[in-house]
Amino acid sequence: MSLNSDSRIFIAGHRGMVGSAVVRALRAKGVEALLLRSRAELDLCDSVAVERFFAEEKPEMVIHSAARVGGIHANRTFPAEFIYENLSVAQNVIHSAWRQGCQRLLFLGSSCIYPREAPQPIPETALLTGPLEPTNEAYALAKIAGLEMCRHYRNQYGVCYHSAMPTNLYGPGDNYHPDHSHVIPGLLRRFHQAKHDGANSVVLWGTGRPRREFLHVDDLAAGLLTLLETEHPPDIANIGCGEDLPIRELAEVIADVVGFTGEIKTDPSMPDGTPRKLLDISRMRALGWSARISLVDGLRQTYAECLQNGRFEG
Ligand code: GFB
Repeated sequence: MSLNSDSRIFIAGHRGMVGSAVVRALRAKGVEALLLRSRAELDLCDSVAVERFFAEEKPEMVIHSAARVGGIHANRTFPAEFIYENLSVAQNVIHSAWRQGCQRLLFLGSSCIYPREAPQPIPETALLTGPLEPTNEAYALAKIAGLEMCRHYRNQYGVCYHSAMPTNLYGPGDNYHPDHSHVIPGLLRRFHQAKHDGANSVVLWGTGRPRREFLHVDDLAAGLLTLLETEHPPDIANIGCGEDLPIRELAEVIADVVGFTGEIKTDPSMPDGTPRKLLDISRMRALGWSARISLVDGLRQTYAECLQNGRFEG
């Protein structure tokens, strides 16, 4: 399928980090007929409102990037909200898209849908082969339901509904909440504050030993467009950079980017989460996509964006 300048594409969650990166990538390609609705304009948890929107606007294509997301602490603190909101938006958007004749939908999942003890790097075939990581089980179950809905609607009705499974993301527009953010925004904030206050040390949650793979959100957006331009995409495609590193090493890189020279300590009373979740990205490589933004460059650019936009204020 080609993306034309007048393709009517609904980007669910266009104000989030992923959705806004997708809008930038589509506009850079000259696609202007985007259907965008803020949460105040359209509550995706409201099935009646979602159905009305699809009936009136008849999108040709949907990129489903709307989700309640957060880091390890937010996930374990608010599992009820994570499962309810993510299940609701997934089922409302997918079902109304199908009812109103939309033929193409790309659903965003997450690498945490795979079993905690999955083989590394994790192939898409590892889905539903073992127990999930407890800290993000509620979120993962909602995402698994969404991508399985896409697979079943595709098989039963012949619509091209498929899913992308991104690794841990970062970049402009992230959430910098001190407790509820993911590790990169959380540490950018903490190292920045420590430098500003002249503190001697910064504390990492957990042991610092878990390994994570990080992808800049602009690389993800390019991968999503690659999938949308593929006529027969796989049901699920992992999207990552192909390399991971321990959280301790990530912290050293962030300290360097921010210019913090003090000590880095750990707090093992906080959760580590899954020990490792490096994705097998062979399917995306076979489609000709690979990540372009190195972690150091991406972190430098993200930190500059934080300073420019006052992300650590308040
Ligand atoms: O980014 P993060 O919250 O996500 O944490 P997950 C990654 C690792 O960094 C964990 C450690 O081992 C954390 O203990 N960490 C160290 C910190 N310091 C910090 C800090 O200041 N803030 C945070 N947030 N972490 C999430 C899932 O898991 O990954 C979501 O809970 C989602 O469902 C997302 O899938 C991609 O990789 O552990």
